[in-house]
Amino acid sequence: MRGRIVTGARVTKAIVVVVSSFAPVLWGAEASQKAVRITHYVEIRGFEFKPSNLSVSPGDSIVFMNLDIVPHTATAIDNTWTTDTLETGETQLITITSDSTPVYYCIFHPSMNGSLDLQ
Ligand SMILES: [Cu+2]
Repeated sequence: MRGRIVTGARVTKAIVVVVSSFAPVLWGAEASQKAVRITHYVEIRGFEFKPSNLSVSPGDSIVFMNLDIVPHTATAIDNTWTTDTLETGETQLITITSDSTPVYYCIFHPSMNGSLDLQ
């Protein structure tokens, strides 16, 4: 009898694993029914964000790439979102939401500004 109980437990575990492995597929299907998400790229070069203005939609992502020899950040003016400190050659992806603050700067160089046009 005990042997049968152990077998039953194994079957239950197997079912749990199968369900969890399907979950990402279901999320992917849900996401594909919504608007297409775009990944934008902003270079940080010569103490400027390039492009300094970007049209984005909620759900889009921005990859910030620091191509300068000094560290920079891309940080919302109200600090509601930020990259980490990006050293030379580092990148970081930020995902935009409908309430993302559209104006950003670099905390080390406040004269560096960028903006987003939220569509
Ligand atoms: Cu900077």
